[in-house]
Parts: sequence; C-alpha cells; structure tokens
Amino acid sequence: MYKEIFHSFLPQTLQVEIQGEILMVGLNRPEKRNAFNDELILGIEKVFENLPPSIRCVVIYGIGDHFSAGLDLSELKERNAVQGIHHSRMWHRALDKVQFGTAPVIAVLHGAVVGGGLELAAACHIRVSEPSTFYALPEGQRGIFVGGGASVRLPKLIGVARMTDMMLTGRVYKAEEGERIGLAQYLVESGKGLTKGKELAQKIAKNAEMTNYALMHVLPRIADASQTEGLMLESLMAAIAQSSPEAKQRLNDFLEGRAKKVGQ
Ligand code: 1HE
Repeated sequence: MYKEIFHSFLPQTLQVEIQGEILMVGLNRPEKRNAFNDELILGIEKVFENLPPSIRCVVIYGIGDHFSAGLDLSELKERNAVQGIHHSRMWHRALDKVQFGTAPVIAVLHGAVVGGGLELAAACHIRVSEPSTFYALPEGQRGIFVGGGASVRLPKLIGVARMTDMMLTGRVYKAEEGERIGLAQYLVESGKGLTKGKELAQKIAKNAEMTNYALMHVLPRIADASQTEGLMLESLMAAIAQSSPEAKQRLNDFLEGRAKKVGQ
C-alpha cells in the first residue's frame, strides 16, 4: 500500500522501491546528470517525511553515469536575494529530513558527486563510493556559495581547510583520495556499490532501534555540544539504551554464547 502512496506523490525523477526493510531511492534524471531542480529536492523531502515505519534503512543512489551534478543551474539565474534564502532554506529542510529521519541512510556514489550532490551525500550516514566517483564544489568557480548545508556538514567530514581549498581552487578529489580524506567510508570495485550498500543496510536493519536512533539523532548533537554537555548527553543516552529490553536480550545472548563475537 505504501508503494502506491509513495508513487502517487513522488516526481518521475525519483525511483523508489521497497525491498523488505530497505528503501531504495534512485535519483532518476540521468539526461541532466541528476541535477537537482526544485521538484527533485522536494521529492527527497517527501520521501523522508513519509518513510514507512517498516523501513529500517535507506539506500540512495544515482541512475545513469553519475550520482548528481548538484543544483540545476538553469533554475538559479532568475533568483533575487530573498528568493535565494528561501531556496537554500528549502534544501536545509530537505537534507535535515535525510539526516534526522527515522532510518539511517547510505549513499552509494559513482561519477559526479558535485555541489548539491555532495551536500546530499554529506547528509547521509554512510557513503559507499566506486572508482568512478569524483567530488567537487564548483560553486566557487560559478561565483556562488554552497547553500545546501555543505559549510556545516563537510568540515565535519574533511575539515575547514580542505573545503576552503576545494572552493577556492576548484580542486576535484578522485575516489581513492576521497575515501582517504573521509568523503566516503567505503571504496568498492566498479559496479559493486549497490551490492555493498544493500549489504550494509541489511546489517543496520538488524541493530537495536534505540542504537540506530542514538547514532542518528544524539551523536551529531553531542558532536556539536561542549564537552561538559556532550558527556552528560552521552551518559543519559547510554542509560536509556542499556535499560531497553532489547539491549538486555542482546547482552544475555552474548553472555550465553548465542551472539556473534566481534568480527564474525
Ligand atoms: C546540468 C547540470 C547542472 C549537467 N545544472 N544542467 N553543478 C555544476 O557546476 C556541475 C555542472 N555539470 C558538469 O560539470 C558536468 O555536467 C558533469 C561533469 C557533471 C557531467 O559531464 P557530462 O559531459 O557527462 O554531461 P554534460 O554534457 O555536461 O551535461 C549533460 C546535460 O546535463 C546538459 O544538458 P543538455 O540539455 O545540453 O543535454 C547539461 O547542461 C546538463 N547539466 N549538470 C543544470 N548542474 C543547494 S546549492 C548547491 C549549489 C550547487 O550545486 S552548484 C554546482 C552545480
């Protein structure tokens, strides 16, 4: 039923498929290299606002040769300053729903991961890359600034200095360098990104719900907090997590030899 509901309000430029506990979300505008017009970014917002409760993990990927070429530049040229703020805030709203939704999100990257495409990838919880992946922030060269959250999220992945360099000089990071500096956590063989993404999603789907919630919603708040507040938040979260019946069950399973050891 959710399938029909999803499809009734999503644009053609998003291909959405429920696979058990995993939702596959394909950016489907390959003729424009999956550039984000308003319809597409609003579609992303709708997907994450309406995730079916049965979905425990989301995998997002690009259809065609690229993940995304970023903002659709043809929609940008007519905007004044006020419209520009509203547009950027719309991206913030949509990408906050990706980061702070009800299920962790894995981005599977290949080809261009550029501008707003990199901003979407940075809002996801795990990034898997293929060798064709390249990362850039061409905003600097286009005479504009990032507007989809990159100035907040990217320095957390790669540091302020690297982001500044990317924008000042138009530096492009290739897949291997990107993984080394923290743009992606995984680099897999060509054509294996979706398989890896789904494999990780299956693992994530089996975690305790409270743990996934803490990682998505509490960890980033702790990272933004002062040390004193962060440590207090950590203690509160730890106490809540360990008191859940599911945690007790999992701890017993390990102590009685029913659970996997680390690395198994
Ligand atoms: C586009 C866009 C786009 C492609 N907006 N139409 N992003 C950029 O500055 C990246 C601009 N794109 C590129 O550098 C290249 O397209 C790629 C390296 C990604 C791919 O190259 P290629 O040779 O495979 O494709 P192409 O021939 O450049 O593009 C195919 C079509 O897609 C073409 O349209 P057509 O009608 O002539 O066929 C392109 O115009 C179109 N296209 N990228 C509009 N981005 C929240 S703020 C975020 C701010 C930003 O993201 S700024 C970064 C914008």
